[in-house]
Amino acid sequence: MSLPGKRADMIVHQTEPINAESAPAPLAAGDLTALDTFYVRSHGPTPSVQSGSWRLGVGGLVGRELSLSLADLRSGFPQRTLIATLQCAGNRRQGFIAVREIPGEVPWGPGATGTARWRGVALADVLRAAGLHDGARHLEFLGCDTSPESDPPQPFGGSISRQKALAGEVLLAWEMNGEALPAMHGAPLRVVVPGYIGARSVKWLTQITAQAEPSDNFFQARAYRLLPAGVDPDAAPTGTGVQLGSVAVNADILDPADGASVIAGRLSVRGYGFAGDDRRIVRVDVSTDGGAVWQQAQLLDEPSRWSWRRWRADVELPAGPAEIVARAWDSAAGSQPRDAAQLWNPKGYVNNSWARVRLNVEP
Ligand SMILES: Nc1nc2c(c(=O)[nH]1)N[C@H]1C(S)=C(S)[C@@H](COP(=O)(O)O)O[C@H]1N2
Ligand SMILES: [Mo]
Repeated sequence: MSLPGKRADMIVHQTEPINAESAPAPLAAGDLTALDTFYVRSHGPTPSVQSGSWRLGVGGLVGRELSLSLADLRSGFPQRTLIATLQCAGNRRQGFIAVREIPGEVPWGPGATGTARWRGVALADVLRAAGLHDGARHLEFLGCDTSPESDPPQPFGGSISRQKALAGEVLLAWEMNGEALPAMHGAPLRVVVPGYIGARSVKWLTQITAQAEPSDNFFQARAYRLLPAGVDPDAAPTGTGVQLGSVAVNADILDPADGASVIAGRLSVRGYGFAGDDRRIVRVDVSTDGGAVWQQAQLLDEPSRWSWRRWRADVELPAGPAEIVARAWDSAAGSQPRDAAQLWNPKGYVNNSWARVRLNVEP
């Protein structure tokens, strides 16, 4: 199975809707993730949007409702460019599924994340033009795709707080790595909410609504919530569990890939760490003995304060079966729990347990 515009080695979990993650090696190759490598996470079919007739509506608790064409956005507001990492809250879910099954959810490995240079306008500038009322505490985004996951089917949506929306880093973007936003990534316009779970970066954006409460859209009120382990997600009352926003500190190993065969001796290990909002990755520890002894990885420079941080370490491995584990620390002194089993939750979000790759080391 291969997808138009994507590398043949993408790991395609589904084609309808499109759910595909980057293979580890090309994801590890650079700070920026190439368009043909970037993961795709969609909850419904890719809508075909005519960018000429497309308009963005801004309404709700605002002084002035807006209806903006792409040309209005490009000429009416300062254009901004920003490097930011997107990471699905379901990234690394595979580690949970190994503990206990999670029916109906995509079994993502380490590749439901990517980093791009986005260009567009600041959401804050558009909201200033509309004039937010004091009571507007949340900004809801709606796409024009229809997801059969909700009953009845509804467009994908979600919201962020007023504070985050006005912070300046949230973009309404039409360009990704210097090219027009590809259809499967949300053309003609998407939201990019740096430091938040990918689900808040609504693709195929058509409506922004200023409101008093968080969005009651299925993907905010019912999905993308951290539920206690014993809860049945379909039966739980709306609003159960923790609404996800800012990304928890996380890391994974991309090279060598889990299950690879390598030659005994010195081995170079590469991976990424990522922490949401204003937290940065400040240390990454690597161990070849299950965490009894740690060595510190070499951190590469981040391309921006909103991006992941890549790292590398050299380890020595004798022949035989081996396991390499890694954990990152963020600037709030937070780190990662050891086991996925302790974090298992019914929808399989936020697996930020230690990164683990099992290797077959040949003499
Ligand atoms: N309209 C719409 N926006 C969406 C989604 C979607 O299904 N529909 N998926 C969200 C999720 S869960 C993630 S992780 C990111 C993925 O963005 P990408 O496909 O460009 O990588 O888009 C978000 N925005
Ligand atoms: Mo996601």
